[in-house]
Amino acid sequence: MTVSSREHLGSVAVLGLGRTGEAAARYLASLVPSRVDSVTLFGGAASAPGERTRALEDLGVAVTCGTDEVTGSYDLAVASPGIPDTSDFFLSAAACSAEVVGEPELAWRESPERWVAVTGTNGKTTTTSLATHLLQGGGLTAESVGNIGLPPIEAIAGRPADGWFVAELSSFQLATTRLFHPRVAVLLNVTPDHLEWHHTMEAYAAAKERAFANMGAGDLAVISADDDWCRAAAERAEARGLRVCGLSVEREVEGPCAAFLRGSTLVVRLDGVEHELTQTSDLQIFGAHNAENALAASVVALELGVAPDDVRRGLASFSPIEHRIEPAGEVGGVRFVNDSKATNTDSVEKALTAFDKGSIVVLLGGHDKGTDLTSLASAVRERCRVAVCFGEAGERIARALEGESSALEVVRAPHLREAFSAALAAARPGETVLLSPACSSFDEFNNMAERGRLFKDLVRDLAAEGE
Ligand code: UMA
Repeated sequence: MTVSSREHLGSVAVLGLGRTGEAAARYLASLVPSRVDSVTLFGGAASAPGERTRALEDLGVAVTCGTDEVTGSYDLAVASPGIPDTSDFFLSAAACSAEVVGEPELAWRESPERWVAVTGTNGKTTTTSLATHLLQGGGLTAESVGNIGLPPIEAIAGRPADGWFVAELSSFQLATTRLFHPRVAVLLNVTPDHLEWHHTMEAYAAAKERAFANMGAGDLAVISADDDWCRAAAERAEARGLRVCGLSVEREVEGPCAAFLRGSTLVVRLDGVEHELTQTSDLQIFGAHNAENALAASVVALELGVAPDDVRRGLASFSPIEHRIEPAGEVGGVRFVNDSKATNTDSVEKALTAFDKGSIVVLLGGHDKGTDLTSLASAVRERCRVAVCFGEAGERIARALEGESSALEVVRAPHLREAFSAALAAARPGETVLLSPACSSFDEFNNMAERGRLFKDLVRDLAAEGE
């Protein structure tokens, strides 16, 4: 049985006690008794009672901590994205629930109008923020939700009648969608990541492709033409009769709907009508991947009725988001750039293209996800002068970089602070010290934002010393 929009939801279980679980439980508790009979939250094996569980209990939510075993019988279970659909926790919920969905699916069912979905391995957050910025610049009401940090279920209560949700959706969140049906969906790229959750690239790519599963002829699927996984998804979408807008920074895409670079001009063609938007040099976000993000966001805005002039203005006024190739200052002629959000190798390879070859001192390392380093190593050798390797993954990365003879100087440091000092000692005026670590931060920090903030603080301290 599937629950359709705004029906009686019955007894609901919520899995996970993070941002998602808390938001879903609070929302569902507000529907008792009219549409929900009961809300039971399972925090998982690592969870423990505390202030948050007590606050939920005050709202009438029954909370169980310290176990991955879901007990009882439920009409619906809402799983947090971090819980793999193959885990004992998830499967135990599936065994005693009529249906298990993720929180974005629940939010869509509750408020299914005016959704844009943005997914892809990299570029999601920038594209989501920029699409929202362009929609707002065109006079529409729009809000960024999802993986970017605000669970959509939390934003539903205050959603204006004409408001658009631009939802950044991870593969975890899309894997648990069933009826989810956005008006426009964007797939930016698919490269290896999160295989510890999905196990295979096929499963990972299939989860991302779910964004298009329920779309129809009046909708628009914006899909990269620059990687094989995306091209295959685009072919399947076209075969189903969807309008597909091919997205490329490598070539001019043909067909009625396309977005690409002509020289350095961003061009979007929608239903045969072409718009030359702006030059890449007019953007404040750098690199080919950011041109692709800008193209994708422009397609969303134009498709939803924003005037080309408003899109041009919005593209020029959009500044980089925090921790994503974010300029962090300049000291003694050395530029510092915070790309702490680059937690996988592909993201780093893209970031490196935003700076002149041979002028980069890159900081790499953190929690070791065991990712293959071959492609990263050749990109670093090709574009960087110095690589400072730190943290748990530092030694493995250093060895991968030293594998072949090249001019690259490889330096080892235990943690980010020491890595920063080593980078500073190595950097020459005119060069860029780039924190783009290719790893998650959990060996040293609570999250990538904390890591990025420390990097920026170190730059600030350095600037203050020089004053
Ligand atoms: N839990 C378990 N077992 C597990 C995993 C989780 O019991 O194996 C439980 C625990 O109670 C834990 C809780 O679930 O406290 C945490 O849930 P969660 O890991 O799903 O995280 P949330 O706090 O709900 O945050 C999630 C996203 N996190 C993940 O997908 C891992 C946030 O994306 C997102 O901003 C938020 O929902 C709102 O939508 C973060 C992220 O790292 C930024 N995303 C990944 C990425 O961008 O690479 C996908």
